[in-house]
Amino acid sequence: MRPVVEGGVSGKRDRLAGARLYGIADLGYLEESALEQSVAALLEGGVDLLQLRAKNHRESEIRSFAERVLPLCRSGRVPLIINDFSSLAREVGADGVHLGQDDGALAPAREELGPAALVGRSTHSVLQARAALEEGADYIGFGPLFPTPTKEGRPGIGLQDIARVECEIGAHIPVFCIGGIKMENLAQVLEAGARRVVIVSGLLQAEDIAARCRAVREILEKTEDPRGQSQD
Ligand code: 3NM
Repeated sequence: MRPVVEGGVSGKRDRLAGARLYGIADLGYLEESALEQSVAALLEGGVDLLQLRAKNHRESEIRSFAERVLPLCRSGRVPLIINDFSSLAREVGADGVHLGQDDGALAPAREELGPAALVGRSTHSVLQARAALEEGADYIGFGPLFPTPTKEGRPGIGLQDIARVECEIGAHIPVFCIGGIKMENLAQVLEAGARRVVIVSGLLQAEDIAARCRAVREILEKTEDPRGQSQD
């Protein structure tokens, strides 16, 4: 199949390699009418990657959200990742797709999107993190570290495995810790060995989203990334 995603953000693999803060435009937290404004604030605040996540919305609605968000991501040169729907990612020309544990194998998504696309996987244990690497994920989410209303019904996995996953898997692909991360516990998460994070409600529920992103970045940047800006 023709990889139409080739035309996405140039240098997206470098963007991924250097990424520290991954933001999600989650329609569970955003008013649909505020989508562009919130995404612009996330981009202005310095997220390195942006995911569009809209559980409980029809695919046609998600397509229209993606079409609204894509030009903002393009002009900010931030890769746009679509949650769950690889065909939709291909159709709108997004930069990749993010799949959960129950969303099937990564190979069909890779086939559909082409080799340049970023394909991510949610993982909830060391075993799943290893499996995602084996399966060819470009990056993983690892969590939820803490119980979170954004991912209801999942227990927190705690901080004890972060250093192991960061060392074992993070040597090959970026590992983004996720789930219940806030300004208040970010230092603790970084001390446990995290280098990169996804924060959803902790950014979207801030009164000033861009300022919150900048504050998070400041904390992240105080923690040196041992692999620097490029893993290639
Ligand atoms: N995925 P918040 S945790 C979308 O563990 C998502 O795979 C998770 O949101 C996983 O920052 C999560 O509001 C929710 O806790 C993250």
